[in-house]
Amino acid sequence: MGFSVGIVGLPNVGKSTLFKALTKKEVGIAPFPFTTIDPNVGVVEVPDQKLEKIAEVIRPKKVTPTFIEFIDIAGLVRGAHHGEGLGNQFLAQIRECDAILEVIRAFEKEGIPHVEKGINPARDIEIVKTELIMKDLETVEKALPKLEKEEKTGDKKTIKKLNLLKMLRENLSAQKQVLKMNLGTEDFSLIKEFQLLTAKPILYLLNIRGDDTSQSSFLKETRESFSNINYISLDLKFEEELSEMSEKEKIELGLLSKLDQLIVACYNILDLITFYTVAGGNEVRAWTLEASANILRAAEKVHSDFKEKFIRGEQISWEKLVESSAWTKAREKGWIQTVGKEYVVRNGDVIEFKI
Ligand SMILES: Nc1nc2c(ncn2[C@@H]2O[C@H](COP(=O)(O)OP(=O)(O)OP(=O)(O)O)[C@@H](O)[C@H]2O)c(=O)[nH]1
Ligand SMILES: [Mg+2]
Repeated sequence: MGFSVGIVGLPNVGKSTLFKALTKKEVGIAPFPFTTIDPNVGVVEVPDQKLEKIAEVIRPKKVTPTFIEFIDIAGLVRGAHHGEGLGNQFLAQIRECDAILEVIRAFEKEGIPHVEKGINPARDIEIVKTELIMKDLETVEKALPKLEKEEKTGDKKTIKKLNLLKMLRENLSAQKQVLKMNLGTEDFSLIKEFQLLTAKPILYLLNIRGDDTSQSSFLKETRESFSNINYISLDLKFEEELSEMSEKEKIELGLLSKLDQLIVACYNILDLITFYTVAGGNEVRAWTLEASANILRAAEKVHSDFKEKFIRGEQISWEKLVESSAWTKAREKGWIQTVGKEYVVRNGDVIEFKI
């Protein structure tokens, strides 16, 4: 598994439409709020041209891409934290996700009511922000009593964690997301177990009608309010229709999906890279890794034993491998490097682990 992304947003904004377009799974999509109650979970292959090129050189029996898991959950409404709509319980379903994808409705359509009456992306962003913050506040407040009891033991880590949670409570109460609190790495590792939602990176998806260049005034305003956040705009209804067509039909009609761009954008907000293994020519496989991780972390991904048993790695960039047209030729040219356990893996590295 690569990583997972939770889809959130108000009801009737197109979350399940997106989920269906991505995963091609038949899920409930309907023009009324709260169509989704139980979460939909699906995995999507990460499109990867480098992987295809490497496979052309290595000609393995098997080619395995990396995957993203998407979780489509129920719609959130204003006041969900004090029980409006379906409440906020289902937000716990995305606790384990690595990132959040928030769908915002920017398409207007009669017969598909917007729960807030009228399209206003900036307002919707604020509503969801508040609900995510309130969910985190709930989590923090639940955790505090236990830590307060344990404080008496004088355990340093407990005291640190307690103070940190108190700081979080204060900031969350003041409507600040965890990600905006400038926490250090140590702080993040102390609160990891709570899987706070606003500590996760967030990508906004503006569900527009037609092309991004359409000039309706709210889109212009929206783009202004979007200027300092990560977003991508897509027409999800169109994407859903495209996902039902064959490759041939799409080419004939000259239609192009932007879902690949969305997947890449998810990768980017998480600061991930891809490396490849060739398993002695048997299987070419893509793996997801945190940027700046060293080769031991990569080894661990490939096999839980590999970290302990690691002796050295053989590394070549995917471009060089493709240029050399065969692993043996790359070796002859001296392009395959031997690297030790300090080596920091780069995006596009092809690695053979020697154990
Ligand atoms: N015109 C248009 N309709 C859309 C678009 N995206 C979604 N819809 C329609 O909007 C309605 C709601 O879409 P869903 O995907 O079910 O929305 P949701 O966010 O999952 O809603 P809940 O599960 O109720 O929270 C459906 O009738 C969709 O066909 C779009 O880009 N354009
Ligand atoms: Mg839905």
